[in-house]
Amino acid sequence: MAVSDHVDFPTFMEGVKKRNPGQDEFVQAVQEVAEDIFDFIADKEEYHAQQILRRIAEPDRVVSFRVCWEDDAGNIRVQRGWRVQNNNAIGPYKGGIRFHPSVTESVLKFLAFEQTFKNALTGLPMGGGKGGSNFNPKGKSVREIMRFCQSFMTELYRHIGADVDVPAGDIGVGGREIGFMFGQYKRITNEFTGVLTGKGLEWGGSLIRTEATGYGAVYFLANMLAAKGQDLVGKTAVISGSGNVATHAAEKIVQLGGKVLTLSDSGGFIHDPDGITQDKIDWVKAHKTHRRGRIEDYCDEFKGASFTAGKTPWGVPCDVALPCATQNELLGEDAKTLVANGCIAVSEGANMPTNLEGVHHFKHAKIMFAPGKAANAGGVAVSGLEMSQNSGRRSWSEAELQQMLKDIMDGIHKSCLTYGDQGNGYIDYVKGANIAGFKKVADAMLAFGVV
Ligand code: NDP
Ligand code: 2IT
Repeated sequence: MAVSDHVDFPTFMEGVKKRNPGQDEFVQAVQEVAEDIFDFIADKEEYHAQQILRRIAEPDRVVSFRVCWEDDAGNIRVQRGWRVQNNNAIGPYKGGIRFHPSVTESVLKFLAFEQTFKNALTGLPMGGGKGGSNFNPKGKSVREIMRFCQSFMTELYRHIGADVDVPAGDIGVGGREIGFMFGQYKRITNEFTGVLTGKGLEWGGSLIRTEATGYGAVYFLANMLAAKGQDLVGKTAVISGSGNVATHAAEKIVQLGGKVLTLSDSGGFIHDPDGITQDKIDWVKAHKTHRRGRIEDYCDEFKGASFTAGKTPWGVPCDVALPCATQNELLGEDAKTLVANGCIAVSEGANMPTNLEGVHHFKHAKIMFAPGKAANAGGVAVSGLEMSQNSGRRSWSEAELQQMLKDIMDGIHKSCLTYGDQGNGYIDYVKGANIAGFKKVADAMLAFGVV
């Protein structure tokens, strides 16, 4: 009978590859999840019969559109924009918008797929989506960025809504861009609703949303260490990236007594053996965000630091590592180097920064390894709290939100233990996160029947 005709893992992956030609990032993200889910559903007929994994790995819809804008010299420029609405079984689609020249449909499909499980793990009612454009904000004037954001929203507005799909920031999209997009949405629809998160505090934003992803990734790291009777005091940390997630992860490491050795950007990494202290982090934030500068300038500002062009920081010996820049920035060889140099824990601030070979190596070495969908969920969690505050027309205090963020990260850690504790002293956080996230979405889908 067709319903009990279980497709095995290789056949399933062959189908995913065939249906998504050239979409390597998407195939990679599906494989990482499917590796664990096939074991979990082996004896669960209903998930097979209802083709649940196959359905989650097929976005509800992918909207692609042209974005025209005029640059400062009067040239007409044409970019492509997308919104991938992956799954809304447990709540409105929710996920960031990325502006970067590397954005493709494959990248956004992988991000929307990952987001579906991540959002489920937060315990809040949010489905998974992601959007963006191949627009490159680097070197553009603020007026150009404004015109691009307005043009992007002029199409996007028809696909989103406070109860439909709620975008936020991601690479290349911060508070300024959210402001431009929110302003345009409000202008077109004449509605002031919680249609975007990451808003300014004066117009419906939430306290600690800016800090939440980086802080959350460090709370998760601290939880993993605590499960082994350890903490961050005196531990050295290697961090990649120097944007929103990286700088706030660095800040929380310092607050919890650790020493941050590196930060990076697409030009290379800086290594500061004296430690990247709070005043240095503040300088990086101002330099990268407001002055839109390069990380290598750090070495002119702070003596004793060195810059290595064109390289990632994984060769610097450390106790813990936090990849916080972009996908596939930590490869199999890097994972081997980190483990050989004594790294005991990795917490992914970025989405899918470790490639499959790297993930397999970390699992094989049995170090503490937190995948992005668990470790970086603090950002979208506080976005979810921003949605709640908008719906309730109120604002919670910083202390309340800090506590809620901590509680949510503790909850995600516990969910990972439920399905990831191997009972021999090793906790497989990848497996734990994949199964816990999948189960919640899958059970909602079962309730809805074939839709
Ligand atoms: P930002 O734009 O603030 O910073 C991105 C950083 O990563 C910059 O230092 C940038 O360097 C570097 N970077 C980006 N692309 C590349 C690349 N292709 N190669 C090398 N370096 C690169 O973004 P965020 O900090 O918000 O996002 C970083 C990661 O965290 C992403 O994976 C994102 O999806 C993930 N994330 C973000 C959340 C959020 O709330 N913002 C929530 C959860 C996950 P440069 O300046 O040279 O471009
Ligand atoms: O990858 C992510 O979780 C984000 N970029 C944040 C998404 C959100 O809706 O806050």
